[in-house]
Amino acid sequence: MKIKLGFVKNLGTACAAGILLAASASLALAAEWKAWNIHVDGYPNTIAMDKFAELLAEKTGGEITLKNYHGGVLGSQPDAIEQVRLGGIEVGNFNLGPIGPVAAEANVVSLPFIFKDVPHMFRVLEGEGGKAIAKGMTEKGLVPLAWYDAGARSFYNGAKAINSPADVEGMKVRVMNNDLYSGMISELGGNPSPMAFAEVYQALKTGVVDGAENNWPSYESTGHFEVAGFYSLSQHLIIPECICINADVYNALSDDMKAAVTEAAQESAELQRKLWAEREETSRKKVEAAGIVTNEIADKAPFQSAMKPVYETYLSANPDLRSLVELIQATE
Ligand code: GTR
Repeated sequence: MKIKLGFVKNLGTACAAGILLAASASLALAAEWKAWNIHVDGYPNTIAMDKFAELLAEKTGGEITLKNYHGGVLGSQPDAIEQVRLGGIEVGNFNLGPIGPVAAEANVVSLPFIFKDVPHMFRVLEGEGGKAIAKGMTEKGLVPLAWYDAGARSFYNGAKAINSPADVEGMKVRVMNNDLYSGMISELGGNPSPMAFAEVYQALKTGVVDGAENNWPSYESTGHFEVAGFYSLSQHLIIPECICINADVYNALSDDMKAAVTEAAQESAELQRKLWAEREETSRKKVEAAGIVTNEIADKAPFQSAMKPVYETYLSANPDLRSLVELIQATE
């Protein structure tokens, strides 16, 4: 009887050990990644990141799954960029604006008016320019898997339509964390106020800032239009976004897995760009129906020429990137 009991006990231990072994083997095989996204439900990027998760599981046969954290719940964008670089979070849907301070090549897209329009930006990204930007980011620990559309950014505020740099004079304008944007506002005679996205609504509402700048969908989805009703189509920045992954996590993948992950990201980007085009329309219609005042800017040349010192600052800090700037400017 004693022997029997011992046997049962050992069998139990062996079973438990077996289960543990099996569990750790499957842990080693199957990875669950976390992904950061700042946007709300229904936003093109949110839907496209959910699609990325779905495609990732499908294309990797369930070996890699992705848990999306939307709405910026994992922290501000500059913090999340650091987290993905360090590997605390594996993936992020980032705007290249706050990546610029980390990777000088990526900062080229934050030079005001560098792109003629969104198609021009994508032509650059698909060519040598995109390769140079991706290389610079990868060297800093962030591998861009695919590019998302974020349209063009324009100024908005609660007081008046902006038609010339003189209208920005003395205005306190929220910008994303990047010295190029602070320089941009200073050169227009305004006071730049770098601030996290999540804080902008209150800051506009309470008058901590007079204005901000963003694309139609973010102006609408954040409710900024409720507290800053003049939207002036300066279109001074056209900044791409990425699905970016931690470089070590990416480099540890087999070639097949790398291909599957990249394919999933690129299919997600196709969807994002389609949804983006639709959302630009619906967001614009929604805010206009709510009574905001929109104006085209007849002459953008004074804004553009005011940006010369911003270009000079960038080029004097990164003289070897002059050819990248010229390449973009020469791209049809
Ligand atoms: C949005 C962008 C976000 C964030 C935000 C901001 O257009 O999609 O990633 O950069 O602007 O102004 O902080």
